[in-house]
Amino acid sequence: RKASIDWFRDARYGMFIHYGLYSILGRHEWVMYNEQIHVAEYAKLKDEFTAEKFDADFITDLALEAGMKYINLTTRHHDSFCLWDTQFSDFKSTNSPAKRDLVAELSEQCNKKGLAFFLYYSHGRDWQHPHAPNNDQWGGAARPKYKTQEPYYKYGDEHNLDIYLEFMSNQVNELLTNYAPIAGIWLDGFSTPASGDRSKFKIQELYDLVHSKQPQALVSYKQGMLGTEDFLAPERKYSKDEVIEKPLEICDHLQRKGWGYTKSEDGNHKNKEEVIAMLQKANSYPANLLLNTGPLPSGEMHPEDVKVLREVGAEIRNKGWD
Ligand code: FUL
Repeated sequence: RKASIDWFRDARYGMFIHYGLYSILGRHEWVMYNEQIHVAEYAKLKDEFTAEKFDADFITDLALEAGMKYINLTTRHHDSFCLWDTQFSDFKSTNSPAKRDLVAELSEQCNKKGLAFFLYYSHGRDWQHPHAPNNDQWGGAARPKYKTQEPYYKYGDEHNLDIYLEFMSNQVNELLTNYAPIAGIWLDGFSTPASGDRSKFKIQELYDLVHSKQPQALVSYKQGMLGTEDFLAPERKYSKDEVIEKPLEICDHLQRKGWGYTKSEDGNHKNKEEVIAMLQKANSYPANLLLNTGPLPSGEMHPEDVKVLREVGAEIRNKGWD
């Protein structure tokens, strides 16, 4: 893993991709939570997921042209929809009109073109799984705050976090088995325990699973959960207020608001100068910049982002930063 960590310290710049059912609505990746859309209602979006313009060949070429060294894809965000052919859920891209495994497609292109491939996986939040963290024990923002009980969810004594943990461990194991080599697993989504005890999450066991299945793979969990992560990945935080021994990665987005495609942001994405400033700020920290783009509902890369990413790539080459 040492070699991966050394590589990561020098990587500087990567592409984050938030793509899923929320992209279809174009109102932020938290739309299900924000608008309290019930599980069965939200699940209908699966039948509209065609991903007809999701083109892994194009995306990887773009990342290379942009001067990036790696890509991180949301394999499963908080809404629980999976972009690979998981056997542990029917809520997946292979079971939608798209009938495609987007993780496989991107993994293949990354490996072919020498880009490292990270897998974002929502750990602390799942808005569909009956036993995922609930609002009673895990803080008010674990799940959408529905006015009526959600028939999909287990409540009270019937709720069993261990069932959710087993589901996650199976899925992560599956990702590690089916898509090798990966650069790392990027965990996200812990909600603050209200009365819940964080240690119940068996987080170290999950890290150990990753390291045992793919020894080169790095593990991160946002700004750090246990201190045993391989690198820290705080969100949009560029200030150095403590000495950190671990490699760092800062994620930020090309839209001014939101990670998933947000229609109201059209025409107002960050420009070349702003991206260069983010990159310089992150790199001087020193940290990598993981810059997010939210593909359109069809899976097509957002034209504003394609333009800016290419411009920044040209500048990186001009300045000899590559
Ligand atoms: C957060 C998530 O809640 C956001 O939706 C996004 O994925 C960001 C990178 O991490 O924790």
